[in-house]
Order: sequence, then C-alpha cells, then structure tokens
Amino acid sequence: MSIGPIEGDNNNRKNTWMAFTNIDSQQTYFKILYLGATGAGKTENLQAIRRATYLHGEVPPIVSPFFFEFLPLRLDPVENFFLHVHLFTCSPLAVRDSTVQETLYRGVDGIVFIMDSRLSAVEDTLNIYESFELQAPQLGISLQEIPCVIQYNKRDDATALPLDVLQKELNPHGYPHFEASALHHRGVKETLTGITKQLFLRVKA
Ligand SMILES: Nc1nc2c(ncn2[C@@H]2O[C@H](COP(=O)(O)OP(=O)(O)O)[C@@H](O)[C@H]2O)c(=O)[nH]1
Ligand SMILES: [Mg+2]
Repeated sequence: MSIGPIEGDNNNRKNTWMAFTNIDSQQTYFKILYLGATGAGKTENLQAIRRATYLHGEVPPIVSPFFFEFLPLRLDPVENFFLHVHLFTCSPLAVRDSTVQETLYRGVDGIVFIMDSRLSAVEDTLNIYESFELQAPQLGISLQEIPCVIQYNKRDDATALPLDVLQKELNPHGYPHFEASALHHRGVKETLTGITKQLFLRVKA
C-alpha cells in the first residue's frame, strides 16, 4: 500500500488536507477541527467520544483552554496503520487572537461542522458558516480541498427541522452529513468515522 507523501518532521506539514504520516512506524496523524456555533454540541460530542469503546489505549482528559478544546485519541488500527486523531473544537467567531487562530488552524486535515438542528439555531449557524467561508483562505484552509462533513445535532429536540430542510439551507456544497444526538451518544461515532475514513482514503491515494 502506498501511503501519502509526507514523512519526517512535523514542521513539514502543509496547511492543507495532507496528513502527517510516518511510513516506517506506520503511524498516521489527523488533525480534525469540530467547528460550530456556541451551543451546537461540540463539547457534548467530545464527551461522548471520550466515553466510547472504539478507542485504542487510554483516553486522556479533554484539554479546555478558554476558546477551544483539545482531545488526542488513538483509534483502532486500519490496514496495520495506527491512527492518531487530534480533535480540536472551536466556535470560529469566538477566536479573535491571531496566535490562538494559528495554533488551531495550522495543519488542519479535516473539518466537522457541528450544526444545531433546531429552527431557533439556523440563523446563528448560517452566520458562523458564512463568516468562516470568508475567513478560511486567510487561515490557510481551502474549503474546496479539505475534507468536510456536517453533523446535524440535537435530532432528539422537538423543534429540530426536517433533514431535507437542513440540507437545503445549510449544505449547499453537498458535504457528507450525519444525524446525531450527541447528548444520547447517537451519531457521534458515525461522524468521527465519516471524517476519518475520508482522510485515510486520501492518505492512501
Ligand atoms: N437535546 C439535546 N441537547 C444537546 C445535544 N447536544 C448538546 N446538547 C446540549 O446543548 C448545550 C450546548 O452543548 P455544548 O456541547 O456545550 O455546545 P458547544 O458550545 O458547541 O460546545 C448543552 O446543554 C448540551 O447538553 C443533543 O444532541 N440534544
Ligand atoms: Mg463547548
């Protein structure tokens, strides 16, 4: 199997979709950003993931400075490759400090957009994503190139909009999407697996 072109020093990472892979030791590292409006369910996703059974080895606590969270994980090996997944969460509009932005966005391999399914959240979600689309190129992120998935969270809520309405309003680019209720741990694993699979396929290509 041929695994993607970047080997060696982590400083060589491009700020696009290309994951860091060490072929000799068969380790692949993915940096995945969970982006979403405040209250969409990013922390709930991470908490559900921490309690999950599909992780490999010990799971550290979530590191949570003021504007973002960080959770480094090991997933079960795929095709003999050890998958290290570094999850970050942030609400794009909340992070204004350029040093924090640099830390968060540098070397990002994939993005999970966490979207609150409720009618009351749609306007906030649109604002967040429209401003992130504008901001992304300045952060070195090409939304045309980088793998992205959407998670429609809070599907359990009585005011959650139907899926076809959300798709029409919030997914003009046709990103893969997952329905979830992070509070009840539903759809969380599927979302993480969905983005990780896309990244692994790219590394293999
Ligand atoms: N009903 C419901 N509430 C949720 C769900 N996911 C998150 N929440 C709640 O929504 C609030 C905000 O979630 P949180 O994960 O802190 O949002 P964050 O700001 O994106 O990190 C919390 O009270 C969560 O318990 C869900 O799937 N269903
Ligand atoms: Mg949070």
